[in-house]
Amino acid sequence: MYSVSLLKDALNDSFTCNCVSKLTVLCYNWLLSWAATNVSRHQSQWNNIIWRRLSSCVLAIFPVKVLNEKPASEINNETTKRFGRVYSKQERTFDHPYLRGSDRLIYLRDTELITLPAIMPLLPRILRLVRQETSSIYCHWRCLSSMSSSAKKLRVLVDMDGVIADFEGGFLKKYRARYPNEPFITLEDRRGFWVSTQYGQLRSDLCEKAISIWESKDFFTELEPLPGGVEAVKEMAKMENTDVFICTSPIKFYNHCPYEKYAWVEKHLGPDFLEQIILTRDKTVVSGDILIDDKPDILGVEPNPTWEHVLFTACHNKHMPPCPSRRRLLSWADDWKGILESKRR
Ligand code: BVP
Ligand code: MG
Repeated sequence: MYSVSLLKDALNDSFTCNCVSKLTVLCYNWLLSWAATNVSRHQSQWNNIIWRRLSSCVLAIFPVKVLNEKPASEINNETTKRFGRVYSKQERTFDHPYLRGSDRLIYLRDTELITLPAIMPLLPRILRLVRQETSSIYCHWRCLSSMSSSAKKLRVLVDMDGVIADFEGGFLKKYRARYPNEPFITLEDRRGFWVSTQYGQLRSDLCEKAISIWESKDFFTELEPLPGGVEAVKEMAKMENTDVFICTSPIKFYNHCPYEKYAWVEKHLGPDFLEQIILTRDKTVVSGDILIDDKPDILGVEPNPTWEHVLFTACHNKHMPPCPSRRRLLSWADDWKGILESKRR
């Protein structure tokens, strides 16, 4: 904790006031300034957690109780009499969530106002406790923010084939190598999502030949990354408040594909990204804010997926007429950051 001296100043200041509440508020302010320096977001969570935790810490040292419900006039005579001395010294306005508006008093449960000499020996203990509290508050906050802020974090689902892995290019290369004498479809002439369908239309037996390519061992592992995709996904994953998942459909012939998709991710995005893989044949049941995918129609059992489908331009969909209700990402050189930012608002 860098700023124990700040706390000391606060404590010194509090001595001049000779006032427990002042000390409390100053500790609180000190913690807030520490939090503001160390944590840019979730300030309100900080406020709540710090105050709750710190007040219990201070209350443990000083048996104080905050009267913040009743207006002064409603405090009964006995209380006023009993704590009148404190009350007269405590008339002030507090400006934090738990004391705001209660410009009345903090009184000592056990009648005695803690005086300067009484506070002095407690100083090391206060510092130690506040320091402990600060770090435990921080752990607590990290834990809470990872749970409750998942609602606030942007969840981006990134498709693999045709978005970060060059399925079409890899297919054409291997198809031509294996069937050098068969007709083929250039990437320029590709239409429709299903490669096998278009090859079947070219000649019926070519459908099976096309399928044999991506059902072969090493097809998926050897796909080249599409330009900028890996870099963009890595950068996205480092962005604050952003969770990135690779959301990809394996082929039903499962001998190689699922394993190879994992291997591809590990090779190009790193082993940590293995945690982020979602293999599913139905992306509509996956929740997220954005799905960046080259498939024009993403259907499944959920009629209203949570994500916005951003169509990633690929050879097979680039000729499709523009659809005003659907955004496109023309490539990874396009403004993907702008799209993400638009979803945070
Ligand atoms: O595993 C890939 C290839 C396969 O569909 C999956 C697409 O996954 P996403 O990119 O949508 O996650 N695939 C299969 C066929 C034909 C099968 Br018969 C095809 O023509 N194109 C294609 O991509
Ligand atoms: Mg795809």
